[in-house]
Amino acid sequence: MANLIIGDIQGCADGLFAVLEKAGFNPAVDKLWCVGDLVARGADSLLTLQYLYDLGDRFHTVLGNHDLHFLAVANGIKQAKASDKLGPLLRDKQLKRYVEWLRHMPLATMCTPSILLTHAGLYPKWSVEKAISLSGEIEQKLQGSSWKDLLRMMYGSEPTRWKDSLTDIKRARFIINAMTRMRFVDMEGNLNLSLKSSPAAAPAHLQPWFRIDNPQLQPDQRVIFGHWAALQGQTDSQQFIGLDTGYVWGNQMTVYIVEENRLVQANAVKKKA
Ligand SMILES: [Mn+2]
Repeated sequence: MANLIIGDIQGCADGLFAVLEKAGFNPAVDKLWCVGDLVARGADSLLTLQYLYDLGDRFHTVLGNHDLHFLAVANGIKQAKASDKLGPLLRDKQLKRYVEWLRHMPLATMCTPSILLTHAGLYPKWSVEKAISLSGEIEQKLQGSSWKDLLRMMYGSEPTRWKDSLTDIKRARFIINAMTRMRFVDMEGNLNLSLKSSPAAAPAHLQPWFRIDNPQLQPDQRVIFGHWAALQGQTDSQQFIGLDTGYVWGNQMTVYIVEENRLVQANAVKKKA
């Protein structure tokens, strides 16, 4: 049995199938984990969810910003953008089944006792254990009776900085933003949620979250994440593994095989002009 962790699929079912075949994924014995953003932007979000749903307990995922946005769109809280290509999924007769399934997924989970999965990463002022506990707060809301209120109020980039004393929607929004949208953080711990560039192109006062010292992160703990296509997986650290390599933008779909400590990639098929 192996644990395979796949980067952002974003509705690219062809890339999903290609990389799983290359990695030798056997759903009868192996487990597939995803760092979120299962849907949106790619050509086939519906087929992607059909396949992953049918894996049953062989599949685990954390939620990405596109997954949460999809839940909001499916509930009429936000309008779908044509570029998200969610039409066939939103019109599918099993839509409700996929919505119910996804709203029971966490923002952070442990793939092994030492590997944390979250879509965007680990906020530098949190331990792994704290991230799991804060994810639990959001899971409770998303699975509870007022879950649509959470989807309605999660949008926005404030507050930018964590305080343990945050409550209600400010607390929930920060947790969601840190776990699903974070890339750069400043020296005071403020999230910058607008810059999407590579670290090299960023102004000096902004650092990738994984370059900010986190004294609570233990040397044997690792964080595996997605979300940041411009990073192309380059963290320069064994402790942080970035799996979003931008298949949806014409680059690669990446799988990390935990037991072999090895990456497997499939190239996007270049479309003829
Ligand atoms: Mn994302």
